[in-house]
Amino acid sequence: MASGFFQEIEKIRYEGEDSKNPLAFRHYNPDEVIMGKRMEDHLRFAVAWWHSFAWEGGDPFGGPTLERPWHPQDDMGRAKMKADIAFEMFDILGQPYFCWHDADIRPEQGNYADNLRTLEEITDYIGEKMQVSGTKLLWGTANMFSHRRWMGGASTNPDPDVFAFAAATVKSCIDATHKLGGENYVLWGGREGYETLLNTDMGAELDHMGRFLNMVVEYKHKIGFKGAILVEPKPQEPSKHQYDYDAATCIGFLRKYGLEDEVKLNLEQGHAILAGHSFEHEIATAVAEGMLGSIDMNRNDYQSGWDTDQFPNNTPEVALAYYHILKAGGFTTGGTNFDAKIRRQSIDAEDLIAAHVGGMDICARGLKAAAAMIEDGGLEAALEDRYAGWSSDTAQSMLSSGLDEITARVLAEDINPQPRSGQQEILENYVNRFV
Ligand code: XUL
Ligand code: CO
Repeated sequence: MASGFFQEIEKIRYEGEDSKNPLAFRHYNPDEVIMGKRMEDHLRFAVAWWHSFAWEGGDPFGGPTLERPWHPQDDMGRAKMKADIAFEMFDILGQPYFCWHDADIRPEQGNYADNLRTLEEITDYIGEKMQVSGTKLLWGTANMFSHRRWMGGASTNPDPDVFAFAAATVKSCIDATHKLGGENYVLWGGREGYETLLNTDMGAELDHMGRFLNMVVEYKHKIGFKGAILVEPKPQEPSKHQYDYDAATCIGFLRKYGLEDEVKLNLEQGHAILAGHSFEHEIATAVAEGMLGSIDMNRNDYQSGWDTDQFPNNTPEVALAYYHILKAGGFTTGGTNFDAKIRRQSIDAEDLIAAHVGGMDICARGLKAAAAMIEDGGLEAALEDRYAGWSSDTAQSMLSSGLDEITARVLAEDINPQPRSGQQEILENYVNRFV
């Protein structure tokens, strides 16, 4: 029986581009086939439990604004009510997936054994609801940044007892993710970094983090978890500096600790912006290294410099992100997780639904634009043309020669390269035809 939280809101339907209904999809049509695949199977949308159901609306200057019947979230009865409402929302939106941190779904009891017991109980409860609804788990993760025990880091904490607590916590979360058939397991190390170098042994912390991640991979294989292990880059916030700064930093880290074939990346739009990159830069970096896993879709306020986790609403940005994803062959285990929250003044249940409807629609629109660009082939043709010189035997053989041989050829052939236009504006104008 419905809880009544979403009142009269009915299942959201695709009504086409001309619809004026604010609670209808204008672009997201799950069964529409794009480049040979259903839109739903391309996008693989997920709701983030933390922003939609656990977050209470606080900011650094004020407390909760979102009054929900399952707040405060300190007992199992309310944790179950929260799960009931979550599944009602998945159904209204037709969201195929969801994601959680342990701390989002169970109350914090203060010690490991009690947290483990409530995590097992709530994931059994959620598992039953998944059976009925068909909604799936995109990924689970451990919140090792909110409770005060994590203030100096989890695997990078100077106190080995915190390392131990972190290891046991991640074990419990991988077990729960495995039990629920999760398709990935994510590690985002919000406090794996430092506040000041004055009290930080960076080399030791990086080694501990590398060993920790290896233990995660070893455990995954031990229990037969088939999902992907993903790390999520972010440069700062809450830490002044986070070790998983951006995609390139993570890739270097994974190679150093021998994890390049075992771990991929979960990339977030807002984190890319905080790192001084575009989202497509982060995606293209991961793709170039074969390490694209999944995405956290949202957007940042370009003025504030904070991780504002807003719902996406910029088609050109989203289209370029999906362009790189589609070019790489699309998601395998990954998907599009809305790591996005409504504003703290958006206090109605309807706001929560409308935010996801808009986010899903923008992603669908971006996906369609990306597919149209790929099918048209304009960018690919320009790229081929720009690098065409490298298809000659002479150019290729240069890569296996050396500086002295190349120099001899430059002298013998009087090589004197003539600059060519990069055609940036022409290409930007081209993209604008599709978005
Ligand atoms: C924080 C963030 C997290 C991770 C999961 O900025 O993005 O929600 O996605 O821990
Ligand atoms: Co995220």
